[in-house]
Amino acid sequence: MRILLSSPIKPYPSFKDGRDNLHFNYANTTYGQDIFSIPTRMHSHGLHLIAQNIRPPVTVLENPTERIFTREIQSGYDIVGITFVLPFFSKVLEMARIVRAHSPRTRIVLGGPGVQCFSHATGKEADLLAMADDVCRGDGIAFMRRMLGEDADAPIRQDLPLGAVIPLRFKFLQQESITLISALGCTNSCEFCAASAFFGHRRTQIATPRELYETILRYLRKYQINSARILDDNFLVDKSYVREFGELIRNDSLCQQRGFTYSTFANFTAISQYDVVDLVRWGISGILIGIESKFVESLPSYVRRKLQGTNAIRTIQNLLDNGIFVEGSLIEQKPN
Ligand code: B12
Ligand code: SF4
Repeated sequence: MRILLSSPIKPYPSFKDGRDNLHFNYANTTYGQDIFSIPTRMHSHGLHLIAQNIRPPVTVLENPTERIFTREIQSGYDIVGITFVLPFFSKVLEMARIVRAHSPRTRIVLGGPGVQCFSHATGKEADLLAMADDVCRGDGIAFMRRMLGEDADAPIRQDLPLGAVIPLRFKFLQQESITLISALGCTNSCEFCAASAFFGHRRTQIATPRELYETILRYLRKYQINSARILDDNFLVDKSYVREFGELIRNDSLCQQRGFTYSTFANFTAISQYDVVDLVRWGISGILIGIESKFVESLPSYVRRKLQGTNAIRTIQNLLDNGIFVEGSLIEQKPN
């Protein structure tokens, strides 16, 4: 059994001045800030996670060109899985056509947040859906394990490739870090939130606190790194999880010796459960918060309730005063 997992073929739709948006900080969050626009290196975490947690050997292609993808398809695969986000829809359509042209019997499996386009499949969406043998909505590890007759609930190993930030755009200054997944999805169900809807408004735990901690130790022993990013839509929501994990990190001698810290994601309600000093003790160096709007009072209740009982400005100030950096995201919307 040969399995190929791929992200969309390049070139990608460009963002602003023609640069592709794989350089997230560079093209998005620090866009237009001259030498302070910081390129990052990130990977297709979903594909690696699936590849590492099913039995057959898997080839993972990240951001291939059409030529490389076609050559790989011609070498003969039983299953080709493609991940995508919505803006890359047309690339996936092209890829499905390539698979059908060069290897008609290959099973095409589509996954990742882009499959949300099939909820109203007309026109080109219907064309792509017709070429796909399977569509995975939500977690792909359990989905692929079931498809291959494996145990969907077996423990999940994560050995994701290192990510990096590249200050001042000098490669020799690049700082590598670990990427880890603690859980997928969020139960808050904010109406505009693609991630919450995609995972069925549920939270699927990928690693227990101890598993997450042991994965970090494995990386620290292997690489000279001292930071991580924990991908989780609302990491701080589960206080007992965070406390158990935080205490393991805090009391570990290697973490202490390296000065290990991590950044993550959380909303204001989740953050308000903690004394910020504890968050610092437990190794948190940064939090990305969905602030959503400066004019929250005028927004619908599903946005307002994210801030209930909290004071956004005071919370951010408190985090900053304690040395935790904050990335805020706003939703921009015209009044009507
Ligand atoms: C990290 C991240 C990035 C990174 C890395 C992206 C990458 N190439 O992997 C960076 C910062 C570069 C990035 C950029 C962008 N991103 Co982004 N990103 C995320 C984030 C925060 C986490 C994704 C992640 O790695 N999760 C962990 C992995 C394990 O989960 P996963 O990818 O969902 O994979 C699981 C399942 O989806 C499924 N699965 C995934 N692929 C496949 C394939 C198969 C075959 C199968 C069976 C299953 C399967 O199984 C996996 C394991 O359970 C999500 C938000 C979120 N919470 O999901 C947004 C998100 C995915 N991004 C989004 C968008 C729109 C973008 C940009 C287009 C933004 C822009 N305008 O520039 C760009 C596109 C860049 C690019 N070229 O891909 C949207 C997608 C919306 C949608 N419905 O399509 C999300 C959901 C954020 C949001 N709510 O708007 N992003
Ligand atoms: S709290 Fe954040 S991650 Fe959770 S549903 Fe709302 S916007 Fe999505």
